[in-house]
Amino acid sequence: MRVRAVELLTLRMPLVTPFTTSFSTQTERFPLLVRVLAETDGREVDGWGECVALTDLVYSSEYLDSAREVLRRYLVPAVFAAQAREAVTADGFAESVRHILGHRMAKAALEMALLDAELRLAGVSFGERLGATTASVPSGVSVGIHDSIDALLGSVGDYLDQGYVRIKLKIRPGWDVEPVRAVRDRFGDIPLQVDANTAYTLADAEHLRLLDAYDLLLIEQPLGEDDIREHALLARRMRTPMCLDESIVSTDAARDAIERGAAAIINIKAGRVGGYLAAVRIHDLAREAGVPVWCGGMLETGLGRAANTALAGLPGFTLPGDISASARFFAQDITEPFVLQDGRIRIPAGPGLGVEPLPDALEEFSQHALTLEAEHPPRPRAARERDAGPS
Ligand code: NPQ
Ligand code: MG
Repeated sequence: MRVRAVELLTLRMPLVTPFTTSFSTQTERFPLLVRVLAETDGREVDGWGECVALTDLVYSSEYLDSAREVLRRYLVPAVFAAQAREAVTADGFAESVRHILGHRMAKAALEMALLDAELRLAGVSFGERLGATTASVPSGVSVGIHDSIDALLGSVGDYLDQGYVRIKLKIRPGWDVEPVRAVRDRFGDIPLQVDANTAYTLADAEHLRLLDAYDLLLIEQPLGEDDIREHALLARRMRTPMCLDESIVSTDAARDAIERGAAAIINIKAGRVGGYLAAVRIHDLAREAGVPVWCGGMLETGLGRAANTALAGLPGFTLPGDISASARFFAQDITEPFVLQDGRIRIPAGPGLGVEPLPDALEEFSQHALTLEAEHPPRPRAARERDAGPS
């Protein structure tokens, strides 16, 4: 496969409702799409990738503008340079950019686009390529922090009526035991878990132990991203299984967290670990260790959602993921919408991601576009911005 050009498309999409977590309230999503224009023996395809970085440094140290700049200045030129030596493959991508440190979400987006192009040319689906053993996956939903318990119970009731099979509540100091108790009292023994997004410290252990009374599936990332030792100490003091999200940035980090008793369960997000191929490796090592995994969500569009369903189809994904219907976050998605059917989401069966962005939707939500061509290496910033016009 030869990459002729790469487009970096920034979209702006309103969320159906504000989404409040311990680190922010989001009302819009700014997906950064990577479009690889590739060809082989005269056949041309577009491969699509999605970068899950947020606009601000609130979930991780990567953010939208950093990802776009690292793709423009380092990662895409590295692909162009590599293909001057030998044909580019998705399998070889991670190694070919190993010298560019960090920026896993940016790398994941380009690897995803290369993988999609390769698979479309080969007529193979993402699910097949990653090793999915099912045609659909159970769907959980992430429920933000609300202004009142009544409002929260209203939302949870709606999601259960829609068929979601597992509820995840966002928590933070001052909004934890009470909402969990209220949901348990109202809805009984539904599959229920919480996500703190690093909002607590070990000093809160006695308070967090109060959650043990509610038979939660897990507690997700209560402590800091780098606090593996503390999570292991907290895990020994709580009955609720410890699940890590932000901390698991690589296969080594996953192995380390498991061996140190800091993770009984792992939330796998391809963007956070550098791509879907690395995500499969973490799935494999967790399965080896008898550690259940589930697929986390980053408010992806239908492109990232298609790839996540394929990943969640692997046998070690034994817990429902945050793979919700498109309508959970977007009134209009950029692909055909993903819908809930009996609490499950179907894995697209077509070649590659099995979904394409709808041109009208791309047009509607497009905010900024940048094209990098293999023949013409990136031109100086001034020229480029003059062409791209006001962002
Ligand atoms: C998590 N995801 O599991 C993240 C947190 C999160 C579904 O809870 C824009 C983009 C807003 C990504 C807010 C879910 C976001 C975001 C929260 C991710 O920790
Ligand atoms: Mg999380």
